[in-house]
Amino acid sequence: MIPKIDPTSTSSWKLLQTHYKNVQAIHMSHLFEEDPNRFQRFSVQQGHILLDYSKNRVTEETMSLLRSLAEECKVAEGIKAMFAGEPINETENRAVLHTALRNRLGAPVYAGETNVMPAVQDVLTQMKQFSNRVISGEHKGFTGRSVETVVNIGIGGSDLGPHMVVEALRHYANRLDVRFVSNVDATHLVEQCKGMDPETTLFIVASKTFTTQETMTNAHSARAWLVEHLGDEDCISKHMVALSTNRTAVEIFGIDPANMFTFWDWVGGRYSLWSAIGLSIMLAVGPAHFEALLEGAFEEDQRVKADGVESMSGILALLSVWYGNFFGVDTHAVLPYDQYLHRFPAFLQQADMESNGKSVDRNGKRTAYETGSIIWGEPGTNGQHAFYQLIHQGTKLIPCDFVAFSQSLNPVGDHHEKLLANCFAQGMALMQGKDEYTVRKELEAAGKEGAQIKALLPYKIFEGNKPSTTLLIDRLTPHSLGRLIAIYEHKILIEGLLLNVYSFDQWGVELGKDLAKPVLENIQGDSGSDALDSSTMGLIQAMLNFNERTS
Ligand code: G6Q
Repeated sequence: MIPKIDPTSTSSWKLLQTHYKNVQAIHMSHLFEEDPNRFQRFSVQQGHILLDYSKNRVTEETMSLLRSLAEECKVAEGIKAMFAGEPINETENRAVLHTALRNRLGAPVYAGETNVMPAVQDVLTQMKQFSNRVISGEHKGFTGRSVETVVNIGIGGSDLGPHMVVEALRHYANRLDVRFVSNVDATHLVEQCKGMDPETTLFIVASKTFTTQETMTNAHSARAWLVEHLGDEDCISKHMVALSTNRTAVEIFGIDPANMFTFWDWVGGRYSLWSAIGLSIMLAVGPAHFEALLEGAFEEDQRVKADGVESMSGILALLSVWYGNFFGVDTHAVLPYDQYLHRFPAFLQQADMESNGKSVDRNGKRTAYETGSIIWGEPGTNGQHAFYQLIHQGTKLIPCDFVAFSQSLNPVGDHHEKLLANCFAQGMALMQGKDEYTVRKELEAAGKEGAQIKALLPYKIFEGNKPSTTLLIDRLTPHSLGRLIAIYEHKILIEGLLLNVYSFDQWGVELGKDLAKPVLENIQGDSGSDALDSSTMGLIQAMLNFNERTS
């Protein structure tokens, strides 16, 4: 079991509150002036990844108090409990063992009495054999043709992770065209499936429960499309496979369990890309690259196990608690300076917000402090021309994580130097800002005078002192991507441990799902339920009226 310590009850928390008052007004540019070794002091390099957190509003004392907080909250015990397969997801009575999926040494890992490793290896072997047959063209469709297009039908954790990785590893992609359908809006299915040939299409139905409304609706429509075009129910066995923990539901749907790739309840949806849910990744880039992804994550797992809050994940988690609870920060931007990582913010949004977006602590009490932050972002440099204005000059403090690679996978001219120059310059601008004296000099140099300068001055000043952290990686490879994802996964774990919340359940997604049922019944005219509020009934009625008028 993991400790259940209210962080605000610790002496470190109280010390941090006092410390905050002492440091809140300090400008980071002074910290850099005072300490020529600030970068060395506040950065870590491990292998091919550098984490520079020197442009954060922290001093040595801040970090040491945050570390003490982690000690008082017994974070190390929590980390140990997760790796050991204890049922740390207590509200669902489950172990949290996505790390076993990338346990490359194969040492036994127990969930309860069971060593999960043999089953993990078996499914991995099954995935490799199947992927090799599809990629080589040996696996034939119903009419004897090889697969050209793969469509992953899944949502949430059964979509965001694999989709993000497939996009991130496009450089390593093989001949298969791998697509993703998640939304129950038929437009998604229709648009994603445009131009597809049913004879050469393989659908992957990815659903841990195999009951999710969106996924099952899309899967039924996909099956109908296959049967309509291929003219025989038997085509399903060649054109549909299932990734699930629910064998019975897979069979009832009509997919032969021989075409099912299983996983287990100790794999959380948003941590499942390493499991059978990663089949679309393996098909897109091949087994060797998929295994390199696992290896990268495994490498990071070892570091987190050994270093705890001293790991990169630990540092990111400590900073997040510092800003969220002492500076009153609500949102955190994740800004990858690499087009391949364009789905990374969306992936992290779920991973982090679904995990730590909780308001009841591990003792069943409402938290009297802030928990998970709002995660958002877009790839650089696009964001610079959109929302960075607010980060630089708005009223909100928004810590930013920049993720960049030293080498480009597409070295064309000086694009990459420009990309990195923008990334580094943003961090510098956010930190330094531009003071009144400098703005005045610039305006004078531009030929402006007295009243003009006075009028323009306030708009051109940048306060600076805006925090950012940079993760610089040598090159985007499956291995480095695996490490990057694991760094953030463990950041979420450590932050959740510090904040005394259960990071691995997600009860907050249930209510909307439950209420969709009576609302659907009303839309379909099956029930005159008066359980719905007048606004919802009004919306349903208006929708029906619009449809009547246009039909
Ligand atoms: C993730 C969540 C959630 C889940 C989806 C899809 O941690 O549990 O996003 O992944 O609701 O669920 P299924 O895989 O069961 O369809």
